[in-house]
Amino acid sequence: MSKLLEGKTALVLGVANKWSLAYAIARAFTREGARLILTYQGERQKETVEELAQELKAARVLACDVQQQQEIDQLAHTLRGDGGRVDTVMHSIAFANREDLSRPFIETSRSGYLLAQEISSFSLVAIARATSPLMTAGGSLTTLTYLGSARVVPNYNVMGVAKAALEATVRYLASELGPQQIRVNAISAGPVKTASARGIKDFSKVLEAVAQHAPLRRNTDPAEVADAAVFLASDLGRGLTGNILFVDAGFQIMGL
Ligand code: NAD
Ligand code: IMJ
Repeated sequence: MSKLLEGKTALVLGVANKWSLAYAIARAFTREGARLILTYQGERQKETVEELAQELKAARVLACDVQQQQEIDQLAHTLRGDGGRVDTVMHSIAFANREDLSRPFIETSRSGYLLAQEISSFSLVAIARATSPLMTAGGSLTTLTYLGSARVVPNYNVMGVAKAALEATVRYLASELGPQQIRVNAISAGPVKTASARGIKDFSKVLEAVAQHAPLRRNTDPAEVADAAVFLASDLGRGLTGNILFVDAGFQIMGL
């Protein structure tokens, strides 16, 4: 069978380690023949991401801390020099202060609220602004969200508010970039034990509850999220924009 992303250049932001959803996505993108470009968050992650990039046969590894506008500008500049065209961007980035994911939501500080919004939601705007001019043959941007945007999930707190903003951001970007044939979508993934889930109070209970109640009676596998990302990045996804695609073993349809 022909590969779904042959001839496409894919930029993947958010690989931190081999448990990252972005790593599973990057693997699937490589499997489907994409030319892969990875970014890392800071010097601390550089070595790990470079090792993973080698394994994935990535063409380039570039720095991009989304809190640093110069790094986003530099990323766009480097990509422009590097042949220019980008076809698909995967945004797999979120952060909130740990204490804001355990204390009562009402105690969220002003700075903690703004930090979660900046990294987890505004960054999609900044990345779209920097990369959409490079999508000269049309393209797609995909981000990752979670059900806590629309429903109250214990401890998700300020991240739930940031994901609600992220999902609205997907719709506004989809509306503006559509005329350039750039599609913008989100995948709402079920809970997966990544670094962003480790140490979260009662996370194993969340996994158990999903496996008990989801229609498919199991948890979400990162490879399933990755295959949905391939679909959205490929021409098979050409009719979808502004969508939130649930890859969660069906959990979100349940009322009880
Ligand atoms: P992860 O910790 O592997 O990935 C989070 C990434 O965000 C890391 O690579 C980290 O470096 C990056 N990041 C944080 N601050 C950054 C900054 N300032 N600049 C650049 N990068 C920054 O965990 P993950 O679970 O793979 O999370 C990826 C995405 O998936 C997140 O948006 C998360 O909200 C979403 N998601 C996760 C789950 C889950 O259960 N794990 C479920 C649904 C959605
Ligand atoms: C995170 C916190 C609370 C409940 C949670 C999660 N549930 C799930 C997650 C039920 C599934 C994972 N998730 C969807 C996230 O988006 C995680 C984001 C996150 C995680 C951390 C942990 C470490 C830290 N800051 C973080 N910021 C964002 O210091």
